[in-house]
Amino acid sequence: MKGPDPELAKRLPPGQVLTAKWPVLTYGLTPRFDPRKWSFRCFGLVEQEVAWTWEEFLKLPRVEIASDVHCVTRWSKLDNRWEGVHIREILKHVRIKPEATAVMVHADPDYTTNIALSDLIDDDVLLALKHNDRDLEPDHGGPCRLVVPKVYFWKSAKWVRGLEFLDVNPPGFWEVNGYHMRADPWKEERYSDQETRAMQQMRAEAARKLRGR
Ligand SMILES: Nc1nc2c(c(=O)[nH]1)N[C@H]1C(S)=C(S)[C@@H](COP(=O)(O)O)O[C@H]1N2
Ligand SMILES: [Mo]
Repeated sequence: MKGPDPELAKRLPPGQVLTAKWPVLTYGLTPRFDPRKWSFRCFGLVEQEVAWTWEEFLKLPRVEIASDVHCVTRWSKLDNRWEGVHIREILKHVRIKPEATAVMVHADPDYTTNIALSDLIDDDVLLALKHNDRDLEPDHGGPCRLVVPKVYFWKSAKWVRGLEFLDVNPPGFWEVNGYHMRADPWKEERYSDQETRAMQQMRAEAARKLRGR
């Protein structure tokens, strides 16, 4: 019998299991796509709001990026080939104000997720229209989803419709419901009570230092 492939094992964050399938995880129903009503908007702390219609969005230059997906429900799916518009391509058209440090990602139907600006603007982040050469299926976020491989997959908003630039980092939908603000799978940043524990430790540490003086 063959043991686990060590090269694959290196790509699997702690507590994750490999799957070849692609589970659908949606809170609520898959929204219906209407190309006449669809738009993608950048707003908030920007010099000027920018919006693309579906027709305009399709004319943006595309890239192809391969990445691994890690879901907080413990499945990981390796070697996904995404085609879409790179985040830096989008941001070429947006003058972000210097005080912006975080982004609220807005998606249909009423889904949000928060991310640090520095986590969003990265080489492997795109607005994906295709997966493994096929148009993104509606259940997986078609026609367009965000893909941010370095954090758990709930931050890769399906049916993404906008980016709101902010100088604070308020929690999005799952983050309000106890999930982690950063969500690094390599650190197993799954739930926000981990952050609370870290903060308590920091406070206790500070108190000890003060007493020791
Ligand atoms: N708009 C929207 N995006 C979403 C979700 C959702 O419910 N609505 N679920 C998130 C969660 S929890 C996960 S794990 C992934 C699942 O993506 P998939 O269904 O393509 O596997 O999408 C994320 N993006
Ligand atoms: Mo998820």
